[in-house]
Amino acid sequence: MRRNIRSLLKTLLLAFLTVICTVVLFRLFRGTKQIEYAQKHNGPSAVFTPATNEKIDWHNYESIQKDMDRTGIGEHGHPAHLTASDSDKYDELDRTGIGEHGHPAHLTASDSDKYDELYKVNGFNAALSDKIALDRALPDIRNKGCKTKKYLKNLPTVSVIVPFHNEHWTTLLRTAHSVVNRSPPELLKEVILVDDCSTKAFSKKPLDDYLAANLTKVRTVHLPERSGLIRARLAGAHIATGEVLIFLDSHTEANVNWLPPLLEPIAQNYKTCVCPFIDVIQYETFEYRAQDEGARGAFDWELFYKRLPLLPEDLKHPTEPFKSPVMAGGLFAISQKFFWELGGYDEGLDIWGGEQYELSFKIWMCGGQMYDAPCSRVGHIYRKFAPFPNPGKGDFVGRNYKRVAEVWMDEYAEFIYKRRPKYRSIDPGDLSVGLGIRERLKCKSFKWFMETIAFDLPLKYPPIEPDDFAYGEIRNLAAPEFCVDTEFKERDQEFGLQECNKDNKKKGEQNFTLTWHKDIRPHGRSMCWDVSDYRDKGKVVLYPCHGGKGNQYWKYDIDKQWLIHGSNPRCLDCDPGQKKIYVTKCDTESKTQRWRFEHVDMKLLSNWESIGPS
Ligand SMILES: *[C@@H]1O[C@H](CO)[C@@H](O)[C@H](O)[C@H]1NC(C)=O
Ligand SMILES: *[C@@H]1O[C@H](CO)[C@@H](O)[C@H](O)[C@H]1NC(C)=O
Ligand SMILES: [Mn+2]
Repeated sequence: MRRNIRSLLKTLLLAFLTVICTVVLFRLFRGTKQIEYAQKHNGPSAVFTPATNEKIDWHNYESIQKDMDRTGIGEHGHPAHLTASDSDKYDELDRTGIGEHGHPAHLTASDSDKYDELYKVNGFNAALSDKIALDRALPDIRNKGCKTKKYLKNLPTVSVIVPFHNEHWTTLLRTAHSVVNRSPPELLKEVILVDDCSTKAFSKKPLDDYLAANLTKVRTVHLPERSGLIRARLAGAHIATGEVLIFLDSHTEANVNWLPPLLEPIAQNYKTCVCPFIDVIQYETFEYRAQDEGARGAFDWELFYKRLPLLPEDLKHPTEPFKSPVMAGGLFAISQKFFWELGGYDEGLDIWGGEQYELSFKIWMCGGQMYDAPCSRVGHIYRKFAPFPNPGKGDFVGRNYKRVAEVWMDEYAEFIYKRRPKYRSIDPGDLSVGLGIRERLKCKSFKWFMETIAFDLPLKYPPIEPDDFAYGEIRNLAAPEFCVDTEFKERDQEFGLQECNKDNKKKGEQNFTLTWHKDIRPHGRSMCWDVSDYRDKGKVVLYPCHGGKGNQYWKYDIDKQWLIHGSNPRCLDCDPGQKKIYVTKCDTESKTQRWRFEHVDMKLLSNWESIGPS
């Protein structure tokens, strides 16, 4: 009996040990990354909960007043220029005094050399940046309602993470100064500049010294080898101690009261990611302006970032955060807790590209939500060109996209491979970590994401492109020797009639497509017929296609043989004597308003309403 018990115990113990070993081995083998994530990061692990629902006005009026009183070049986001006649003034107003350059009273040959040289390595007017104060004032271009909006008195603390590689000295420091100056000190725990192995001399000791002396909340981490944007962000996040992580680009400027609108939605639900509005700092003049009044982030099926219009309910509340399907990428706030629950970024993503989709998809699909906050605005320099060579080998962006598609996009991945057949043969590497997260968090399907969150995306960016409605020459019935001819003209140029190519073998540009976007384009070009002239006989010009109807909306009425423009419909008409075309009131009696489109897809035309933009 006793022996039996002993042997039973032995068996149980053995079984128990086997289970333990298997679990340990399994985790070591498959779940290393997840365990590392859980241990590596420094942030608090508890969910932030506000102790009170009280709301307060977070504006710092003293600092706002100080900003209002500032004068000088580039102040208040006014456009600035480097010109000889201005240079006396530059000298006088120059407050930066950083770096080794002495400013000449007039633009000398060496000054304009410096302009060229700095432009070349930065892709923006860095010489001008050096003349603008690091703590310049910005215009408050928020919606009026933001100025009186109150936010929770209890908000989580923040670590701002700014990865950079060879960022220009003054644009980097302006980023840091703007964050420190425009954040409530009790909320801003730290700013971490992650130096992704920059080669510019000031990125090392001079930067560290400057921060130690002038910006004690800001510190740098110098990565020992070039890691790329994605791993640099992760490196910053791993050492951050704030409750919320905010990622910024290294050439940005935070605007007035930018922080509370980003933090409140996270305080209310930690599984929330919030993006600020991204304003434009013009690369040549450093002028600060809005890019628009907000849009929802999206993508097309080559994974180019796109934007969708706000929904009617969003428009009703212009100061409230609205849901956005995907983030633009560089600027966002997320709680440490949620970020690491999601596994951070996929560490298999190289350098840059696709990470904004990876994070956005998993935020939505794994129980979170993403908002854009109109009352939080951050300016960003959109470079004129990309100055740095990519450190990656081969098509690293394609490989990143394939990883995202394979882990998150389910059957929709096929739409991408249809357009980019090369992706089919790319080896995406080990996907087990991402797939493990999907399983562990019981994330929803991509179909759910498309139908619930990005429900209006397929209308604008159909996964399967519809065929075009019509193509070929467009011949006038009153003057059948004439066809519309855009003559290879460019943006904003008017065009009219020419003798038809077919009749006299001339080489005009007369092959047009009425696309499923409901615009008309000359064959092989992304230029569209555009009418913004609302007078009678409004002129028709070429303009880059925007696929968004409006001034570029055209419809072919095959019965009346009308080419109808716009939602307030007018008809294409012509003056054959002058070879001119224009739009005017439709008239069933007019023969000059009748056009023959060479090839028409009758079936598609009869389904007009259900295809493309409505
Ligand atoms: C601190 O800032 C001042 C003013 O911009 C500058 O002159 C000084 O060099 C900075 N200190 C260091 C150690 O860089
Ligand atoms: C005219 O355009 C259509 C549609 O883009 C194209 O299929 C066709 O080959 C073009 N014809 C000529 C003669 O270029
Ligand atoms: Mn950028």
